[in-house]
Amino acid sequence: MPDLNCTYKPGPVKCNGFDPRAFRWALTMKLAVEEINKRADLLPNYSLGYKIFDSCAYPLTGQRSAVAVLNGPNEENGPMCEGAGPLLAIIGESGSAQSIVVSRILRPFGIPMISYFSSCACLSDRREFPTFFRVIPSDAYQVKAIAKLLLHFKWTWVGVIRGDHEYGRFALQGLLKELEGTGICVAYQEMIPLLYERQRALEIIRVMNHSTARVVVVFSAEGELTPFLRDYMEQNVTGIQWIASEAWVTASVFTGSEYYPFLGGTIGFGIRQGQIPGLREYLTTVNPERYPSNPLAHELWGALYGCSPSSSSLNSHLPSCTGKETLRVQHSAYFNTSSPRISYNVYKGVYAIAYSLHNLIHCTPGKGPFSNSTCANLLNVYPWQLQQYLQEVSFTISGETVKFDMKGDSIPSYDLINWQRGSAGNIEFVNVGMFDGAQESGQELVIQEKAIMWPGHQTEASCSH
Ligand code: TCR
Repeated sequence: MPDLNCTYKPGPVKCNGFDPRAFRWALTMKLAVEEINKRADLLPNYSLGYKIFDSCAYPLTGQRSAVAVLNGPNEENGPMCEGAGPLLAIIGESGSAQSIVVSRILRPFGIPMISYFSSCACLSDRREFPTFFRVIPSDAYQVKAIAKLLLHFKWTWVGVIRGDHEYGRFALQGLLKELEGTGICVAYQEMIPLLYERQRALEIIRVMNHSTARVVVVFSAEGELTPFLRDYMEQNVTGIQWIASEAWVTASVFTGSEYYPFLGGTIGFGIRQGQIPGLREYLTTVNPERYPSNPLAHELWGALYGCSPSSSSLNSHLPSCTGKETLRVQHSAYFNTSSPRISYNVYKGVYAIAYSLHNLIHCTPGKGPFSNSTCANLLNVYPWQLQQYLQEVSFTISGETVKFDMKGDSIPSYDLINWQRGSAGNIEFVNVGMFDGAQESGQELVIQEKAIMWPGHQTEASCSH
């Protein structure tokens, strides 16, 4: 953060590294907009425009971008493209902490925003966040799904471990509430401290070992879980049925073969994946040669290949590129588009805006949603008018219906993911069912039981009661 002591003009924010995954999300938005602009049946005769800001995943930087864009074209924000209409909606923010801040700024202006990654249940409060929509399920549904999973396998005696943060706290609270009256009991609740302490971890492992509960639900992010699992594996404990929360159920850091004996059979709910036609090809068109004036394309090269294109003045501490660089394994995540989850959410978000705008434009005079059944004036559309249409929109994409409830939440759906042994002894994430909130109560959870591989390579679910 620049020092804001008011004795000089605040400088730009310096971001901490470059996140190829988040860059892919941004490119997905660009792809969706270009795709929509080419379509003859959606928004014909209109082009969507956009501007992308990098919040660097900091709430303060997100706030600064939001204020900059509200101020209109200026020094920080640069010119908008020619003929641009007013700002009508925002796709974002990523993390909940940023969304909370940005949503509060947009609120007085009635500008709707659609988040693709913010899952905090707190954002469903329409009194506080009246213009907030999202295409990622609220974490409140995740705990509902987990409770249903426990009931399904009659796991009535479970342990819970969580990280030391809001995510862990809210999720645990939510789960306990869901479990009330179900006959499922929680054997213990433990917390991995924010500042990792081996001593504390060993105590948790001792509790796990002494308990007869073999099923353990873990609400945590992969980062904090890594040292804990290292200590767990060192103690040579096996026979635990892990239930992974969404934040680590697709964590590629745990896919090495050394993890299989301890984590094989893990099960949990991940964000639903979808199809984005042409995403991979689209990503491969982005390079510094093609976009010489785009600093992000240069940074991407630095992150992917560890080198700086010779034409670039950025990243000058890196060796220069020959153009024959091979992709580094750790960044294959950028190109791994086989099962887009968050990128798919971005895609859905852009389409939600496009369909809403399309409906707004094709409003029948005298049958509109505004006072005296009027339609929006197309020469002067207001963001709150688009919000009205977003609230009502409903469309199908990748076989899925997208619409929003009164809290701005979309229909929750998750993939049920099971950690199985891949051909190289590594762990593979296999879809073994789903939680589909569009189904009637009691039928939301669909499990392909035969497809599940349980811990210890078993074909039967373990008992925990
Ligand atoms: N939404 C979270 C952050 C988050 C996350 C994750 C972080 C989600 N999934 C996976 C690390 C790994 C879902 C938020 O901020 O709302």
